[in-house]
Parts: sequence; structure tokens; C-alpha cells
Amino acid sequence: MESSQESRLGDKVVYQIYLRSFNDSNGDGVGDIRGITQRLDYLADLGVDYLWITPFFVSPQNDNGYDVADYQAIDPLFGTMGDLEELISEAGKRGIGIMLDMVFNHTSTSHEWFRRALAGDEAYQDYYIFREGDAGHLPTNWASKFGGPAWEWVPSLGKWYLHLFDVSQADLNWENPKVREELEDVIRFWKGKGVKGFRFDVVNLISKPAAFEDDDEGDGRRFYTDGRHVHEFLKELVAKTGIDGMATVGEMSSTSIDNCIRYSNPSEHELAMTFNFHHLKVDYKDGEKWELMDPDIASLRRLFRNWQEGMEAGGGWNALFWSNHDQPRPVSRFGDDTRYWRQTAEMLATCIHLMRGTPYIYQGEELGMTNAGFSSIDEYRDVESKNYYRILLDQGKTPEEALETLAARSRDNSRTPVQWAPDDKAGFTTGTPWIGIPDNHVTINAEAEVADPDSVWSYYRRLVGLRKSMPLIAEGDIRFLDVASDKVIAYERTLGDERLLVLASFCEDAGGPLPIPVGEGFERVIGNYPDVLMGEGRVTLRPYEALALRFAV
Ligand code: TEU
Repeated sequence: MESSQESRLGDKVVYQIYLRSFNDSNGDGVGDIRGITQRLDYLADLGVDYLWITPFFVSPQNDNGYDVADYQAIDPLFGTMGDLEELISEAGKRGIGIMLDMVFNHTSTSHEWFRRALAGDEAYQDYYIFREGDAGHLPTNWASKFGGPAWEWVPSLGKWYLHLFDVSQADLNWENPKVREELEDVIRFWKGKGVKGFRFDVVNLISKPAAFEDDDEGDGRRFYTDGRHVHEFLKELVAKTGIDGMATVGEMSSTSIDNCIRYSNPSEHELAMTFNFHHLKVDYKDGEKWELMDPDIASLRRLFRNWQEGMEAGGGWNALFWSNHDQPRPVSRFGDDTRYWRQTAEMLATCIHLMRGTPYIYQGEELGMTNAGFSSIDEYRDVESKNYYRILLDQGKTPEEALETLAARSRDNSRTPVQWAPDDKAGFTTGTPWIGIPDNHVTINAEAEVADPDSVWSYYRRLVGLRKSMPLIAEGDIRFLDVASDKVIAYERTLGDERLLVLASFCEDAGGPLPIPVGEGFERVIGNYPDVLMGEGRVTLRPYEALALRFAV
């Protein structure tokens, strides 16, 4: 096994801000840039190093900003360029870098480039993926990831255009060097503002095939995922904009370990790390997001093992995460958010924060925020959720069944406002929030948890501190262990003569002492119970227990 390469970001932690739900400074019910600046001390106290901020660029907001109409202008909904410059400066004073979200696979159909294409300008039509045809025949049978076909007919042009996501999000043609040059200019513009990192939205979808054909095996993704020129395009973008060595991360949809090694091994000069989502599909029945099943922890463990050990062997670097603005809240998804809410939240955090890679904390996760608990379709805001509500009804599900599915799977679960305080607006706004606030904000909130040394927030703060104080976590190798229960994830980190054993139980009863002899000579580094339950030199894990034991070998 190749020795693991220490990443430039091994001891760093990234905090993701879903801007419209983070903190509202002007009372319009939507989070904004000044709202982030107001909470910088909270973030500095947590110990994070970068803030990934979801798109705040000019947008019609059909996909909450992931439909960009001007990459170099800030939508007034979120503030001004002066607000951003102040945020970058104030964050810098606290040792925090700003990471922006670059949505380069597609633009909004409101973008000037697309408007010119619609007006008949063929140079701008070549910025996108248009195909001549007739209204009755789709160019391919590919499906949009938001439901429905991936092509839209434009009668005035007699052409179709490709949209892998919403109809208002037209895919860019990366084969066109003018498109690549335009996007390089975007990176240079924000880099010049003092931005310290970039997240690249679904960047492994940017390279489309030379010819478009029907997919008789699936929804078309096999033709455009990790496409033929994707590594070439990324190398060019990074080299021409000088972002090699910065905090860069690619969101990689339906990708592979081999590709993620190429995307993130420093010798490839592409990105610093990658997000993959395989571990967040272990509760997809038959691989379908909208078919419910309990999470398969044995599969979860296998996926973590394959990705952690595989990326280490290839010198790749994983972004470590349980959630983001597209995923349900992990505490409601992978554990018991009622009887063992705190233990579940802290177990999940321990499980990934001590792995090899760079951890991401999604806003509110550090508080143990739960799923939204919505009970009416009128409470939902997300375009994907609304589309699939209709699709589920069309498939014959009752409104109650469809709402049960949304309650578990909707992206809105993670888009409710951050719960800052127990008041009726959760301290998020003085106005009317754009989306509902779960009732549990009266107990799950920053005001209560920052003051409590035994809170989930304080536990996260200790985990972040460990990554900075223990080189073993940032730089060590990783090896997964076999344990009797398929509800327990166990791995060891090693560096030199130091070893860290990490155990995480995803159940109420892990079945007595684990078959992992630990003996007596260890130090308990962190855990979500006050002690270690030992018997005959072996550990017994309590409900949703996690702990880390350090050995000097
Ligand atoms: O997400 C892409 C993505 O993989 C998820 O949106 C997923 O496909 C979707 O939730 C269906 O399960 C990125 C952004 O994170 C997301 O918010 C945007 O909606 C999407 O791209 C389009 O830009």
C-alpha cells in the first residue's frame, strides 16, 4: 500500500453554510452575507478553518441559487459586494478562509449567454448543448435528476437543449474553449477578491460524449459521468487560474474511487479533495432515493472501508461528511433522534471526524438539528421535492405515502433555518422565515448548547480541536477492523508508534464485549459516554456509543 500522502488540508475543517437558511440580518426572512459576518465568532469558537458558502450569485432562485444568471454579481437578496468584502476581511482576521460554490455544469436559462442563444446567436448556442430535431422526438431518452426528460424543446429554434437538472438549468458545452475561458475568468475574479477556496458543483458531469445516444440500461448518467475529457478540463482550469494548492473540492455524482484518486492526488494537479455520495445511498431501496428502507450499516461500513483504504492507497483525499443542503439530517437518518438523540449525533460525528480526509460540518449539524417534520406539501420549497411529490402521486402513492417519503428524503430537511435561540423565529430572523422551523428549536439551539460543556456543539468543538492537536488524525494511515456486529464501524489510525482505535455503534445493542482485545494500556481520547465499559480486556458498546482510544505501541 502506498504510504498515505499528507494532504495540504489534513488538519483543516470546513463548515458549510446554506446561505438562505443560515442567518438573516435584514428581516426579509432569508439568510444573507451580513448574517454570516454577525456569526463569525460562533464559527471561530467552533474552530473551523473554511466557510463553504452556497451560491449567492444573481439567480431567479428556481434551484435556490444553483441556477446562476451572473457569476460575477451578488444577488441583492443576499447583499452587496461590500458585504462580501467585509465578510472575507473579518473572517480572515479570525483565521477563516471563504470558499465559494462554482456551478459550472450549467447556467440559469436567465443567464445573458442563454438569452443570446435563444435569440438565435449561434456563437452562444455553442455555449450550450443544443440539438436540431423535431418536437416529437427527444434526442435521447436521458432523464433529468429532478424528474422528467433531460431535454427541452425550443420551438422558435427548432432545437432541443440539454438540462441534467431543472429545465431552467441549461448544461454548458465544455468542449467549447470560449466557455472554458469564461469560467476561468470567473475563478480569477473571485480569487482576486481574496477567496481562499472553491467547491465545484457536479463538476464530474461537465464532459459530455461526442455522440448522444439512448441509454437502454439507465437514465443516461453512464454517458456523461466522469466523462472523456473531465480530467483534462479540470487540469486546464486549475493551471490557468492558479488555484492548485488552494482549498478546492469537487462534488462528484455517481463517481468511482479510481476517478476520485485522479481528481484529488496532489500529483495530478486537479483538486484538493472530492465528495462522493455512495455512503449516503445505503437507505435507498433498490438504489432509488424515493423508495424508503432502513440504512444498511453493513453496506455503510463496507463503503467507508473501500473508499478510505482505496483513496489512501492511491494518494487521493476524501471530503468527510454526513450531510449538506441536499441531504436529510443525519441524526434523523442513521440513528435514533428521539430516545438517543445526543448519543446518535455525537456517534456520527466521531465516526467520520477521526477518519482520513477533511471533515465538513453542515450548518446545524453541530447542534444536532433534526429533519424538518413537515406534514403538508405546502411546507416544502425545494423544486426536486415538489416534482417528486407529483411523480409519487402519479405512481399511485396516496398523499400520505408521498408525504411520508418527502419527510424522510426531501432536501428541505436540511434547509430549515439554523436554530440560534429558543424564540419563535429561532433567532434566525425578525421577519417571516422563507421556510418553516421545527418545534424542537426550543431545546436544540446554539444559545443553549454553546453554554453547555456536555452539548453536541461542545462535542463537535472537541473533535475539531483533536484534529488540530493530534497529527495522527491529519496524517495517519487507516485500516478498518472486522467486528462481530454489522452495526459497528471500527477502524484504526496509525502514525509512527501511535495508534488510535475508533469504535462507533449504529444500534441500541452491539451485542456484548467486542472481539477486539484492547487490554488496559490505553488513553480514552473522546467518547459520548463518560467512561469505557470494559470486561476481560474488551469493550462493550452502549446504545449509539462511540469512542476513540489511543495506544502508544
Ligand atoms: O447537487 C447535485 C446532486 O447530485 C444532488 O442535487 C442530487 O442529484 C439531487 O439532490 C437528486 O437526489 C448539486 C447541488 O448540491 C444541488 O443543490 C443542485 O440542485 C444541483 O447540483 C444542481 O446544481
